[in-house]
Amino acid sequence: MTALKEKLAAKITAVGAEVTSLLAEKGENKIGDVTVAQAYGGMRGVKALVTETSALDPMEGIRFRGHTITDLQRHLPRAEGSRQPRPEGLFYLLLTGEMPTPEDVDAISAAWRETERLPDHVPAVLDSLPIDAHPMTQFSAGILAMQTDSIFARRYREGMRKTEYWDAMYDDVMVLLGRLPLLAAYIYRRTFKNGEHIPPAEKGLDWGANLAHMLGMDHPDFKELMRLYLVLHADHEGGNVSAHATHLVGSALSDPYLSLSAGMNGLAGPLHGLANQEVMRWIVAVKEKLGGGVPTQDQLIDFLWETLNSGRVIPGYGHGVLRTTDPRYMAQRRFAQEHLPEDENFRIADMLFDLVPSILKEHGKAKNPWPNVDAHSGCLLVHYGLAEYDFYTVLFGVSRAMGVMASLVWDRGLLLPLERPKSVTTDWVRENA
Ligand code: CMX
Repeated sequence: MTALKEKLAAKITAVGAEVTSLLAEKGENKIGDVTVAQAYGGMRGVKALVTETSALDPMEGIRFRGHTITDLQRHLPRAEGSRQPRPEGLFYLLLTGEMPTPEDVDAISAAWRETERLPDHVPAVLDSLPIDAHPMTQFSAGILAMQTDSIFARRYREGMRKTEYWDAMYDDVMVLLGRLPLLAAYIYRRTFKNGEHIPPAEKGLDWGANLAHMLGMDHPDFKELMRLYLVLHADHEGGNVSAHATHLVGSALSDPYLSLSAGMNGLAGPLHGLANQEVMRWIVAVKEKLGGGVPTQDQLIDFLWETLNSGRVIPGYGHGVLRTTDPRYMAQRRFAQEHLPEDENFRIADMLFDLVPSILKEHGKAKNPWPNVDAHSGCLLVHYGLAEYDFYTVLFGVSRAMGVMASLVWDRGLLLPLERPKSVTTDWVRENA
């Protein structure tokens, strides 16, 4: 058993005992009520899930196991010469609740790099899809295709005990996370670079930098961006579509491949992770319409109203929980200010940051007029040459996998049961509410 698994085993036992006593003591206490508006309205604000890895405050933003993004940038171990945290370290934190040492992070990195090999049939599955299949469709299909290797599915068939579920989940998750950058890079190079694939770098290069390398992006600043990007998108508590879908499907004891593929299908929706590609598409459409360059404020305002008046949303703005500017947006903005202050798309993104909130307030619909994580990532990626917008959500997915997979290990560790809320009909609401 690895040191990480041993630590996790002890923690799962301790937290499991605490949950048992909490249930005995407070099991009948209420933590909220559900209104008719919430039942029809996407369950906003209904407290009905327990997720250990992160918590989202509407006014402060995300905390990963209690730590803000700035904390992570200060305290998570870094790669040599890097100023950004290593994503592998965030996975350790999400999984254990403890800040890792550099040695802890090296151990995860080495374990993941050890598993970076796609089973032979996975490239064949991907290559059988049309070249214009959306990269998220390919990503989800690729994850699903790897399910043939699931340790959890095999051990379940062999009759493992419930108390062993988390152990088998953990084993699957460590293989899956090691393979995801390879899968993502395969999809990118297949779709956009004539299938000219780049093998992983020598062992020792960290997870984020190795992903950058396999994409064909060896600029040191892009490697820094990948580390930051993979940290920022990793987790956003349990109720967002990708996290909730992964958790829901996992509750049927579907293995991590089946569960993550489901979560990624949710991430691929334009109201969720796909918004990052839509933001860049929107900016490029403005530039094309106006003949290139940075538009004037008035031109941007006209374009924003044109979008809203045609019934579309302004991508990258608004949020189901947040009621302030997303700190993940601000972290990317700081990166842009430092590395690409004169970049044309960054200047447009910054102009939008000035303009959109007041326009959305005047429009009067969005409860949160401020930018979310997706409003910024595109201009950073384009700056370094990754201009194929349809690929962006795959990068989001590689990162999000860390959070939802850490949660899934905990779901099985705490023996959370099948998720099966009660639904009602409109007739029932009319007669009973
Ligand atoms: N532009 C225009 N209208 C918006 C809007 C935006 N950016 N954000 C919300 N609205 C509208 C909604 O469409 C809704 O309109 P209707 O009443 O006509 O249905 C109304 O304002 C109320 O919505 P809300 O309660 O403020 O927002 P929701 O919790 O329902 O939805 C979200 C949240 C993110 C889907 C929404 O703000 C949105 O569509 N934003 C644009 C897409 C986007 O950036 N998504 C990425 C979110 C982050 C992520 O998950 O990656």
